[in-house]
Amino acid sequence: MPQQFDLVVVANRLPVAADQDAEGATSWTRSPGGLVSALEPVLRKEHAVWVGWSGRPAPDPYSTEDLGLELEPIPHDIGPCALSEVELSREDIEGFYEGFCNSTIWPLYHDAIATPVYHRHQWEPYVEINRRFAERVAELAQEGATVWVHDYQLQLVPGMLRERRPDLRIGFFLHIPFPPIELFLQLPWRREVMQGLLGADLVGFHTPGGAANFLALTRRLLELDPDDTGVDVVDVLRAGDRRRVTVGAFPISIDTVEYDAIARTVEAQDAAVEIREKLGNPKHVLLGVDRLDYTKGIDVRLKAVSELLADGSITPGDAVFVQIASPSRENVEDYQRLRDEIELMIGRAMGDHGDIGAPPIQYLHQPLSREELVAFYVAADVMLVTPYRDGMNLVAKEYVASRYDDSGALVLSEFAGAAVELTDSFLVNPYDADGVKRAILAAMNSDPDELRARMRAMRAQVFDHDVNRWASSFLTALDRSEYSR
Ligand code: GDG
Repeated sequence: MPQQFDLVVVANRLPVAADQDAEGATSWTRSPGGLVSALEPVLRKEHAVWVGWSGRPAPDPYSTEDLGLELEPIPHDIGPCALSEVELSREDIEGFYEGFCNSTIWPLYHDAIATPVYHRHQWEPYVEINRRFAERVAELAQEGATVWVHDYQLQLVPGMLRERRPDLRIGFFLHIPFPPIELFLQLPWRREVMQGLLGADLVGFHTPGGAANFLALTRRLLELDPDDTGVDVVDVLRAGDRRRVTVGAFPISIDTVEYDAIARTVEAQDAAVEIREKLGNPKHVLLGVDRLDYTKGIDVRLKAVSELLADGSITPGDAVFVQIASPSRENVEDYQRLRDEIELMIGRAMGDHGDIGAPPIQYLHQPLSREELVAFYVAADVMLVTPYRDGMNLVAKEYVASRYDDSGALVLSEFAGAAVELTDSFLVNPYDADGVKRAILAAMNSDPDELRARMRAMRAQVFDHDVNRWASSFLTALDRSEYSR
């Protein structure tokens, strides 16, 4: 019998990542993401384990070439708590991760900006991998333990886990938007997904809108009778017991104090000065920071900046737009196409409007360290966050947290979860090209006192609602959720 734990965090990725070099030697890095820092205090306090994938492909059990190969174990002392790796072979990654997760669920839940594909041969690995995760958790969880399942890759885990371990208290949090009913209903496996999610005691979303979409679906699809805070379900396995599933909004956030502290360091400030100098000390530095993803609306701001350059509202030398796009999901076709489109747009705008020595757009397709990123936040006068749809968007909050002197302006899409909280940004509809252009000009040219007042209000919000508050409010709600044992 393996060692058992009181708290089990389950996410597609472990908080550490494996990198394999050409000879197959593995090196490990800790992933510095917000989720890890939010959970770190709880993970240290409780007897906890994190279940997830390491990012390296496991040998394929059916391939003669891989026969007898085994993965090197994860070093013991590297994570914030015990780690349990769920192995995924190349074939699993293709069908489950690149397939069903990122070619079906991701586009469908983001308002079908890219067309979701519905392939039966990708649904099967989704079920199979979710089962693999659920089985692992069932082995590792102590009697009555708390289990926190994360995100769209693992929506079936709560239901599968409840079947195996009805004694557990199970929370599920979705990091991406939950779509309107009409979109969700396209999914051929809509019932299975809903039943998977309803295996949890608490289902959390970023926004009240996501929670409302989910509750409305329980009525429409499953003929249940939800109220504003949850829904009663009948547990077939437990002789028709009624069980309450609590549903609510838990807007995720960042380690605000840490971003503020990095921004205040001499290193960050020197680096910011250097960035501005290298850009030719323009009056306005505009910035975008995203994974290179079609949901993020990188094209929206490129179009706006190009048109503003074309009509002379902004001039090279006076304003520079820097787009940092970190590489993402490079094996998925829609992402390959997107990269070509974005780079074509940038090339065109540079060719049409650039001047020797004064390029109006700078583009980095490379991952940066967190410190380098903060230096860009400090250097930027206007932050452009224009997703077509986004669960939350942490970049918007990170920018605000880094503006320790209350200067700077945020242009933010109404369709990012962050818009619910950051109401003092310059809110835009990313589909309204003229509106986006007007908002950028307003952000560049507003009275500094007005900008400071807006930034102060946004900073108060992100300091008050940081990632620790997010994690503890979810875990407290889970602890209080009704359950039958
Ligand atoms: C999903 C949801 C939700 C980006 N480039 C670099 C880098 N980043 C960091 C940012 C930020 C994170 O990655 C991106 O977070 P976002 O929230 O903006 O977006 P997703 O990756 O799509 O995240 C989203 C989130 O989950 C949490 O629930 O907010 O809606 O889609 O922290 O700073 N970090 C470094 N170098 C880079 O080049 N170090």
